Amino acid sequence: MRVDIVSIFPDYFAPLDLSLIGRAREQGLLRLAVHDLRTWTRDVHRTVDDTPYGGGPGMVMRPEPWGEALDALAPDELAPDGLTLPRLLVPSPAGVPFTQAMAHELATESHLLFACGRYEGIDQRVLDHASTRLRVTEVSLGDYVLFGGEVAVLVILEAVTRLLPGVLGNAGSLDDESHAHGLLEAPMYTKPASWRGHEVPEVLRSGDHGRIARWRRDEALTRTGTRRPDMIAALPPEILDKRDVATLERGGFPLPPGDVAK
Ligand code: JD8
Repeated sequence: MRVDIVSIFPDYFAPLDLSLIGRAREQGLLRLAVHDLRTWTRDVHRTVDDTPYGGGPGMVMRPEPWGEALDALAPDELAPDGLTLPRLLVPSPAGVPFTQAMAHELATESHLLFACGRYEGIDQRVLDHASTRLRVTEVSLGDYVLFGGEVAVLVILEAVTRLLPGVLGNAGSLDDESHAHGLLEAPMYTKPASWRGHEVPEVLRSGDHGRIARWRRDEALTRTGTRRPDMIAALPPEILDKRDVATLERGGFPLPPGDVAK
C-alpha cells in the first residue's frame, strides 16, 4: 500500500518510523511519505491560512496550497496508465465515524492520501474540487474536538496497517479481538497465577479448552452488555446460541431484535 500524508506539522509523524508500522515500511508492505503543505505555498511567508469569509473566530486553511498539493500527489496522469488515483481521506469532526469496518475497507486500497487540517479547517472548495476527480471521505475519530487531523491520521493508519497481509505475525489474532465479532474481548491474564492477592480465574488454568472458551464468551457478552449495550443491540441474532442468550438474560441485558435461540 502507498500512503501520502500532507500536514503543516510533518514531524507529528515521526512515530511512524517505529514499531510494527516502521517494520512494515522496511518490509515494503507500506510505502509511506509525509509532505509539508508549505512546500506548495508561493509567498515568502509560506502562508497557509487566512481569515474566514462571513467572519467568526480563528483562521481557515487557504485553498491554493492544498489544490497544488493534491494536484502533485494525485496527478490525473496516474489514472491513464492504470494506476488508481488515491482515496483522499480528510479527518474532520464533521466526518463519518471511523470504524473497524472502515479500517478493513481502507486496507483494500492501493493508495491512500491523507489531508491534515488545522485552524478552523480547510476551505470547503478544496474538498469539493477534489471530489470531481477523487474518492473523498471526511472521517471523524469520535465526538470530541482535536487541534487538527494529525492524530486522527496516526490512529487510522495504525488500524489499517495492522490489517495488511504480512504485518501482523499471527494474523489469527485478528479474528478474536474486540470489534472483530461485534463483542468486546474478555479480560486477559498472564503469570504469576497470584499477584498482590489477586488470583487468575481457575478456569483459565484448568486446561479445559471447552470451559475456557465458554468463560471467555460469557465474559465478552457481560462486558459488552455492561459497557456497550449498543453493540449487543447491533448483533445479528443468529450469532447468539442458547448459552449466549442465557448469559445475557442472567445479566439482565437486552437481547438484540429478531428471533434469538431460546
Ligand atoms: C481535523 C482542524 C480543529 C475543528 C475548531 C478545533 C477528527 N474526532 C475529531 N475531533 N476533531 C477532529 C479534527 C479537528 C480539526 C481538524 C480533525 C482540522 N481541527 C478545529 C473544528 C472546531 N477547531 C477530529 N478526525
